Amino acid sequence: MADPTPQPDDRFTFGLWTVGWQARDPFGDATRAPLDPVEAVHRLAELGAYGVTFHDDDLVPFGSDDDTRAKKVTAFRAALDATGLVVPMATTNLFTHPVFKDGAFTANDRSVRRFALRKVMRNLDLAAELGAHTYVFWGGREGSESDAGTDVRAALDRYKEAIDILCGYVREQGYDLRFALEPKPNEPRGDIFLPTVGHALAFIERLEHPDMVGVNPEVGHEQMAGLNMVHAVAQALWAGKLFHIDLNGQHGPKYDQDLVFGHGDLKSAFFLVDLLEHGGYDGPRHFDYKPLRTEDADGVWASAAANMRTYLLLRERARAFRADPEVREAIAAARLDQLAVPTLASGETYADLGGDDFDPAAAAERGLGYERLDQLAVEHILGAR
Ligand code: DIG
Ligand code: MN
Ligand code: MN
Repeated sequence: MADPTPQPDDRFTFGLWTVGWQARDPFGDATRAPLDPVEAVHRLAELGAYGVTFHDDDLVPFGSDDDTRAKKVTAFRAALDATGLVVPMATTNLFTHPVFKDGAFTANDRSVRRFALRKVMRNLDLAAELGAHTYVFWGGREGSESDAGTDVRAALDRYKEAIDILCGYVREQGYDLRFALEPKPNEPRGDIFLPTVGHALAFIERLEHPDMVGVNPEVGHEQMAGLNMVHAVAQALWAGKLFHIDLNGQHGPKYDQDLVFGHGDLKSAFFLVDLLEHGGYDGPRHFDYKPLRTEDADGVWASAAANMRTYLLLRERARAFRADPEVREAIAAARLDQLAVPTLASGETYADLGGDDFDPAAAAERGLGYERLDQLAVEHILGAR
């Protein structure tokens, strides 16, 4: 077993809002004190992280004056310089302040929409200054509770308009930034626009600069919708649109749990790590999770370490799974290699399909052996092989 101690080369990153979550929820007050971003940077560096990510308001409280903003950014940069941590991604908080209660880019109130654009542009400047290459848009308030009070087609027009404007801004500023849309089906809104990876991929194709826009799938968000996260990430990879990823845990369709990675559906986490490690994604392994409300400061740092350690252990088991001769034999028995073979041979057209000596009854008889293959996967996950 390789040493599961995280190194910067493993490219693990954390949002400041994760370890900094004071554990306020709709039914209870904060159980933890505020965490200074500078301390978060130093503690995450000590644990072996590669970088941190942030919302504008995580770093500079909403409404701060320019002097306060400058001091906070200077202190943050000093901590990055002292620890060597980087900032691969940034994003905007367009969901906490009450002004965004009816959305930001898709608020019915046009003045709110214009304010949201200004807020994003200001943080795009800071993101570029700090060396980020990915900018995430999670439209947590872009949605509705009442079908009577919204027009989804007009909302999508405004969403497109906002992303197009911001792509134009990035291009004119010459920033080396790409956008990643983060889907979520609901919470805090009753229904959120662009609820899944599939919806986001379809939306991206209608934008003015689709090449600049990809997705940032979050484990728990696809699973809240009852969908398979591995399939969502595979389709994003297939479309060349996996620009970033939010790793965490979730126990199926319920409120957004944001558990430690692997603490929800462990088998899905195993196959997600397998896909990320072999599917051509070379971006950060970003954790967007919330330490349980029950935890004190020690529990917070234990949870941060747990995300990385679980990923490394699963990476090790996925490598062993792929190297196991019995697994290779079971995959061959499932004829998975045939899936990669085009259905028509080169030069063939549909006119050539008639000549097969195909026997449906014989084909129907053939088993695929998935039960054996799945058991091999489970035994690798359990460390039994
Ligand atoms: C929540 O899943 C969202 C926000 O925390 C943030 O905007 C985004 C960044 O990954 N994820
Ligand atoms: Mn979430
Ligand atoms: Mn997220």
